[in-house]
Amino acid sequence: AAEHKFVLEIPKVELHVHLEGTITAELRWKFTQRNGTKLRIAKNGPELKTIEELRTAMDLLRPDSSRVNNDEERFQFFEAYYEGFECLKTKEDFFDLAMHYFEHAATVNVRYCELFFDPQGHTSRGTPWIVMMEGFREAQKKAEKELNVKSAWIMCFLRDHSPESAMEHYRAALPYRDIIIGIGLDSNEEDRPPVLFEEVFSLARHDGFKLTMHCDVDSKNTHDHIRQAGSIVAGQGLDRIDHGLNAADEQGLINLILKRDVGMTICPWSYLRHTTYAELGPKIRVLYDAGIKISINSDDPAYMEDCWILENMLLVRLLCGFDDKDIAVLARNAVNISWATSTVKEDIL
Ligand code: ES4
Ligand code: ZN
Repeated sequence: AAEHKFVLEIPKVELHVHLEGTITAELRWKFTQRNGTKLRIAKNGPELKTIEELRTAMDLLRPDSSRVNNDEERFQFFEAYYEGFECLKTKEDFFDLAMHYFEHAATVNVRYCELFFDPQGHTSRGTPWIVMMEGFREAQKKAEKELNVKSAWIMCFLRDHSPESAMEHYRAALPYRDIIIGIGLDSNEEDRPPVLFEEVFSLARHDGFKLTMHCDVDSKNTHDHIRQAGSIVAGQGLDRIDHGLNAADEQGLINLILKRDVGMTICPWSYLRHTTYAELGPKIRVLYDAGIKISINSDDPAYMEDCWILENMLLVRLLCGFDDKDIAVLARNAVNISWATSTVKEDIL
């Protein structure tokens, strides 16, 4: 259809995708065969013997708005997500995983992206930093040269791990700071407010990194977490907020986000784990209509029925009643709130 062509062809910037959330069943199968690792959907689950078993198990983790607000499901997702890391062993694995994302990105005209990765999920399994980072670096170089997809990395700390662990990982990553543009915070948000990580975020800002943080839709203290991320952490608040959809409930939060010009990364498909279709469109519209610079992103495509940035843009088009002009605004927002150089930004706009 015509709208599909427009959304497909518009030059894109993606700012919220977890590299470890792009390990499709096919990739996981390939790495598992190559490395001789075991294939399970969860740490204590039975060994999976075929790619079909893996596909079926992963399919059950997809967001489904008919069974929203199920705490257990969130834990199942995280369990499976971290178990998925187990197939990554060598530099070649990290290279192939990143390349797989970049190749997909090129097919939907993503021209620049800032990719999350979770180093603690790899160092804890004994992966050396150099294996991760040199795999990423080589893929990034090749993608820029051969696919015209530019990129930078956002190192996320796992908020269900200690602030001390975050600090240790921050220091260990400094030799790779030429390819790391920003610092983020992800994983399970329950009882883990943004201010717990004040020290490492303040230090990172002082050192010149950009800052962002997940404020998920299903956090029990969602409004307070958005307020902390928007106005308190690192002295004055962060540069972006990842998700933060529930800011739509409170005019005070909307005003704060507008006043500080905080960009927001929205991942529509992801919210169907906790939100109904009927609620989702209007909430996104509130943020958009208020003039907040929201961008549309994919989050964890491998766990979301292979819904990448294009499918997420098509979903908001449908749910929010956006037309091509709105899609162009959303695409431009992503360029503007990205941390790319002005040269890269101008080249995309
Ligand atoms: C994540 Cl908090 C959260 N949500 C979805 N995917 C994730 N990957 C890492 N943290
Ligand atoms: Zn995310």
